[in-house]
This record gives sequence, structure tokens and C-alpha cells, in this order.
Amino acid sequence: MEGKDCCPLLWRLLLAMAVVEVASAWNVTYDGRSLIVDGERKILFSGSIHYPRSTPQMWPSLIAKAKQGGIDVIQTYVFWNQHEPQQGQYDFGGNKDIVRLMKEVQAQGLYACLRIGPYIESEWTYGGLPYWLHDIPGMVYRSDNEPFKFQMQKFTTMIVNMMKANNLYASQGGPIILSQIENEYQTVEAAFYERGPPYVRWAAQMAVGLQTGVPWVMCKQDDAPDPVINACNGMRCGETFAGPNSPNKPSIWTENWTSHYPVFGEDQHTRSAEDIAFHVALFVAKKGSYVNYYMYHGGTNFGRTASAFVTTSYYDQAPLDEYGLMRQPQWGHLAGLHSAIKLCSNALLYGTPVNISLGRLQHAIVFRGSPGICAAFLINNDTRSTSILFQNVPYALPPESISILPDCKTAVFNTAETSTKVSIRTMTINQKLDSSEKWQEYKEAIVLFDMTSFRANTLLDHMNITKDASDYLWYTFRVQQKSPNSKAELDVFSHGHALHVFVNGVYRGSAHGSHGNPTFSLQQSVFFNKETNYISLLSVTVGFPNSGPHLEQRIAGPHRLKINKVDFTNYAWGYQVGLSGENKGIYTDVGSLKVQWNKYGSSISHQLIWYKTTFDAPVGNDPVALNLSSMGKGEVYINGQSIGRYWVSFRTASGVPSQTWYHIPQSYLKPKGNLLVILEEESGNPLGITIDTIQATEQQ
Ligand SMILES: *[C@@H]1O[C@H](CO)[C@@H](O)[C@H](O)[C@H]1NC(C)=O
Ligand SMILES: *[C@@H]1O[C@H](CO)[C@@H](O)[C@H](O)[C@H]1NC(C)=O
Ligand SMILES: *[C@@H]1O[C@H](CO)[C@@H](O)[C@H](O)[C@H]1NC(C)=O
Ligand SMILES: *[C@@H]1O[C@H](CO)[C@@H](O)[C@H](O)[C@H]1NC(C)=O
Ligand SMILES: *[C@@H]1O[C@H](CO)[C@@H](O)[C@H](O)[C@H]1NC(C)=O
Ligand SMILES: CC(=O)N[C@H]1CO[C@H](CO)[C@@H](O)[C@@H]1O
Repeated sequence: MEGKDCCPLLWRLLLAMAVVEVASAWNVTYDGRSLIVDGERKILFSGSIHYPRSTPQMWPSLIAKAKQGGIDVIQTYVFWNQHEPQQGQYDFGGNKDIVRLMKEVQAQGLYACLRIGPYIESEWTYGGLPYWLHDIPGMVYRSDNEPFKFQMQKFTTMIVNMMKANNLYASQGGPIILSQIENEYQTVEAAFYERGPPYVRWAAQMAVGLQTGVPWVMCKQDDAPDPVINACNGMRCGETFAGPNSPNKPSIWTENWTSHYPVFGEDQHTRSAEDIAFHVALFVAKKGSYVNYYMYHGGTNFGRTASAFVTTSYYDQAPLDEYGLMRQPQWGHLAGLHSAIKLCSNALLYGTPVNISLGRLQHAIVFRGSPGICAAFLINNDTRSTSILFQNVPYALPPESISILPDCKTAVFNTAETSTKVSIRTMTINQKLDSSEKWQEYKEAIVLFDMTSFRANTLLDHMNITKDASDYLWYTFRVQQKSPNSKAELDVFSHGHALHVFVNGVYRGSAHGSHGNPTFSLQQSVFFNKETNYISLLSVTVGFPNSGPHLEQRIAGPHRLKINKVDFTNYAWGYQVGLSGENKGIYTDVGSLKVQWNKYGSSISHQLIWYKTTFDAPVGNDPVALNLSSMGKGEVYINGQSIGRYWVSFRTASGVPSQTWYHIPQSYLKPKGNLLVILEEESGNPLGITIDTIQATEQQ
């Protein structure tokens, strides 16, 4: 009965394998010092990398560079409106493949933090909420509101189940050690009055009830209910965070802003590597054990995914720039900081801190553990450099800096002293697209009232009509005029974001709002013909709003229109959603055959023109971008995929565009004959466009 012997052996083998599985799967817990992962307290450095802001082809190298920079955890939001653009229709393909990202994180031996939200803000259109939520009766977002809670729970559960099905939680042997529910809710909670607090309690309970085996955080929510951990967001959490709301919770910093997201019309913010390092070291010195860089890699807001007025390039100033290149000294300086702090792990996680004054603006925080375990942080909060005595040894401290002494003797790192060389990024012209024979154009038709089928007797909210299916909405009406060639004063007030005015099909003027104030007025003198005159307003949104309470009540587009002070707001208006070129998809290989393209330069007017050309990909693996300095405002498509909105004509206070370069991911390109289609709303010149390659080199 040989067979009988084999089975117990196989059984034992299987059992042994199962034991191995279980051994590598720990529930993540926490105490007052840190998260407890794989059964141990840990100091963790985390970096935000958002999967839809890059491509799956870029993920392995982004993660590898993060790991090399001393990052332990990759943090991402989950982008609901990418995954469920229409109710019940899900999409997890391409750069929406969150499971693939998690598996890549795991393959490289890192942890993951999943911030489900599902409201995420994140400078993402509508804060990540799908617009169809807006049309559910009785809907109030982010409140103790049954319709919202039902949809939020449904989506959150689905994501959690998807992670579980792929064994992605640490409790299953996967990489996910932490999850987030909601997002900075406390900043809006008061607007919901008595509906706020029960919503917070419900969200926490709902999340915890999903039994992931890993803790949940709520950021910027001081009263996060147990066992959910309250976490800090900001630039100086070592100074601003009041701390965990229970002695049994660790001190976690979910968003340490590495710079600030850029918006059209404003200059780029930069934050020095030294300043970031100072605040991370301070947070750790104050018993912080988890720091996330928002963003570690910002990437690109492809297509129309950016929120109102936010540029296509996202946190290009992060340690990995928009293209995934190391930005120095940020990357290297923080890598040094991480190694120095890791040398202090034992003292930080098991020792007791004491605060020792070293001078008027200088103090030391010293962690002492079991014999021989000691780590010190020497903090100089003076704008001048100074020399202090610590344990009778002199140390020179640069201005506003922290020295890290992993053995309480040797300063291995100072936050203000970078040894990393500054990197210089160069854009090299690979091809000029300056030959007019290589371009063709298609003039977008100006929509007149008679051409519209959707009508209303008033001005309707832009957002509720387009439902974010397009940035563009035509508003048009007709008016009779008795005298010929009479001058009229047009006066439009719009809730945003931009507007182009056409009278009888001829362009007459534009106006727009800004990130700080999306509303604007447009006053324009126009000439009317005798008889019928057609007024066409092209209203443009530049991303839906993403922050503040009651997003469901936000509106955009023209709100009042007067001609010679006579109000036409409640009048017979016709509407058309989207441009004909968009509706036909003329930016794709197939769609581009649906219209008659003309020779470059054949249109009399220059507004609202689609331009088309083809180009061969630059040889090599350097990142590729378009220099769009010569253009105005619009959207760019490569081989049918939108690489984002551009708005070069919206200058900053210092007179330059907020964004000049527009990233074309390598994976969007084929070696030859790439289709480039660009929609120009204003009067930009496509002959000035160049295809550039990007290199980062360290300064000598
Ligand atoms: C891990 O967490 C799950 C879900 O919360 C729970 O059912 C399980 O008992 C826990 N396992 C251990 C080993 O603590
Ligand atoms: C330590 O002492 C300094 C003054 O010497 C003070 O500014 C600082 O807030 C103290 N820090 C802690 C963590 O108590
Ligand atoms: C440094 O001084 C500033 C201004 O007095 C204060 O706000 C900040 O909290 C201090 N930081 C530290 C680390 O002591
Ligand atoms: C928004 O549009 C829907 C139709 O799509 C309509 O039923 C609803 O009344 C509109 N809501 C508002 C606030 O205008
Ligand atoms: C980008 O293009 C503009 C012209 O459109 C040109 O003036 C500028 O020098 C270009 N920038 C670089 C770095 O090539
Ligand atoms: C709360 C906080 O620290 N906000 C900062 C975010 O970053 C911008 C840009 O550097 C600062 O201006 C804010 O003060």
C-alpha cells in the first residue's frame, strides 16, 4: 500500500507550505511608538507615487529609485472616477491597474499604503468622485447621508475585496500595511453641522469592519475614532502636529509636502532639500515613526484628470521629477537622512527621549535605550550657525539645522549640509515641427442656435450638462436686430473657468478666471447685422473643483448675459456638449479619417483649430516632451491618447507660462509615424513646437 504512505507525506508538505505562508503573514498592529509590521516596531519612510499619473512601464523604475532612496512604503490614493467612470462600469486596465502596481511594490520588497478615500482631493478632477454621484437623488457628499454612504461603502468594499482576492494585505503575506479612509475631513466638517461627526464615526466603523488585518488612518482628523489613527498632513508636522489622540497610537505624517502643486497662472513653488530634511528629522525626534513624502514622484495629470486650473505636470519638484529622473540634491539628501535615521532605529523605537537645553535656541533630544543604545538629535533653531557643547564635546551646528548622532557621539548627518551635487535638467531639441507642409488643420465649426437640439429657457450649469465628458460646452441664442451694423455691449458673468465669444460665427473675445477665483466677467463691444444675429459662447472648464465642502453644489459656466443692459439670462438657449472634433475622436487614427483635413494655414480665423502631423520617436530611452511655448490653450493627443491640457498663454506674475513642457510617456510612442493632434483654442503657432528629449546631469 505504497499509495497510503505517499499521502500523509504530501499532506505534511502542504501543511508545511501553509505554515510558511502564515508565518510571513502578520496582522499589522501598532502601539504608541510605531506601526508593528512583521512583528516588529518600524521607522518607515514612505513616498507617494500615484499610478494614474505615470504608466505601468514607468512603475518598476520609479519604485526601484524610491527603494534606492531609502523609501520603505509606496503610498497611493485610489482614484474612484478612473475606476468607475460610469456607474457600475469598472476599469482597471493600463495605468489604472492598481493590482499590478501593488504586485510590483511587493516584487521589489517594499510595503504599500492604500489611501482609498474614496474622496481624495489630490488636485484630481472632482476630488476623485465620479460625477454620476451628483445625479443620485438626495445625494450629499461626505456627510451622514444614506445615498453617499451607500456608494462609498460599495466602492470601498470592492477595492478591499480586490486587494484581498490578490492576497495583497500584509495579513495575507502581501505588501499593504496601512490604509486610509476619508481625507482631511476635519477641514470641512463644520460645514456639515450635526451630520459631520456621525459620518466620521460611520466611516471609521465601516472601514474597520472590512477586516483587512492592517490599521486605518484618517489624516487631519484629530478625533479619528479608535482604532483608526489620526495622522498629520503639512510641511512642518514636527512643529504643528498635536500628536496622536491616544497614547497607544503612533505619530504618523501622511503628507509632508515636498513642494506645492502648480496651477496655471502661478509660478512654481520650490522647497529646499534642507528644509524638508529639517522637518522630517524634527518629526522623528518628536517620536514620529512614519513619514510620507507627498509627492515622491508627482508625474503627469494626463487627459482631463487635473482639477480646476491645476497644471498637467504634477509636483515636478519632487525627489523624482515628472519624468522619473532623480532631482538632486532632494533625492540624495533625503536618502542620506533616511540612512542616518535608520541607524537610530533601536533607540528611537525602544528608548526614552529626554530634552536637554543647549542654548537659547538650541536643544538636544536624546533617546536612551538598553545599555549602549543612544541616539541624539542636536537642533539649532537659530538663523545663525553656532557651536554648542553636548556631553562635553563641541559640535558646530549650521543655521536652522539638525545633526543626527546615532551613537550620541558621531554626527553622521546634518540636515543643512548636502553632499549631493545639484542636478541640472536639460531639454534637447530632437525635432522641430516647423515645416508647414507636414501639418494639416481642421477648423472646428462654431455652433449656432439653429444647429442645437438641446434647448432650455435659461442658462444652465455647465458641469451638470457636460458631466465631465468634455471641457467644452456651447451656449447659443439668436436675437433680432432692426438697424444694420449697430454696436452693442455684451456683458457676461461666468462661474468659470474660461469663455470664448463668437458673434455670427466670428470670434470676438475671451476671458477666464483663475485658481483663486474661477469666476469672471467679460465685457465686449460687438457689431450686429440687421435681422438675425447669432451669439455663441464656448464655455470651458479646466478640471472640476476638488476641495471644500459640498462639491455636489458647485457650478460653472455663464450665469448671466446682458446685451445693452437687457437681460438674456432667461431666454431660449441652445446647447451642445463637446467639440465636433472630440465627438468624432479625430485625434485617433480611425477618427482622423472622419473629417476633411485642410492644408496648414487655410483657415481665415485662428481660434478653435485642430492641427495634425506625424513624427518619428526620438532614438534612445530619454524621456520625451513637447515644448509648447508657441501655443496658447488647448489639449494634446499622441496616438489617440491625451497627454493633457496646456495653457501656455496664461502667464504667471513674472510673465512666463506655468508649464512649457508636456510629457509624452515612452510607452505612448512607436518608432515611426506617431500621430500628434493638437486642439488650439486661441491663436497659437504649431510650427514653433519642438520634440525634446530630457536629461538630468549633476553639476560639476
Ligand atoms: C488578523 O486580523 C483578522 C481581521 O481583523 C482577524 O480575523 C484575525 O484573527 C487576525 N489574526 C491574527 C493572527 O491576529
Ligand atoms: C525641548 O526644549 C526646547 C527648549 O530648550 C523647546 O523649545 C522644545 O519645544 C522642547 N521639545 C520638547 C519635545 O519638549
Ligand atoms: C523655531 O522657532 C520658531 C519661531 O520662534 C518656532 O515657531 C518653531 O517652533 C521653532 N522650532 C523648533 C524646532 O524649535
Ligand atoms: C442635472 O441634470 C440632471 C439631468 O442630467 C437633472 O435631472 C437635474 O435636475 C440637474 N440638476 C441640477 C441641480 O440642475
Ligand atoms: C521652447 O520653444 C520656444 C519657442 O517656441 C523657444 O523660444 C525656447 O527656446 C524653447 N526652449 C528650449 C529650452 O528649447
Ligand atoms: C500647512 C503648510 O505647511 N502649508 C504649506 C504648504 O506648502 C506651501 C508651499 O511651499 C506653503 O506655502 C504652505 O505654507
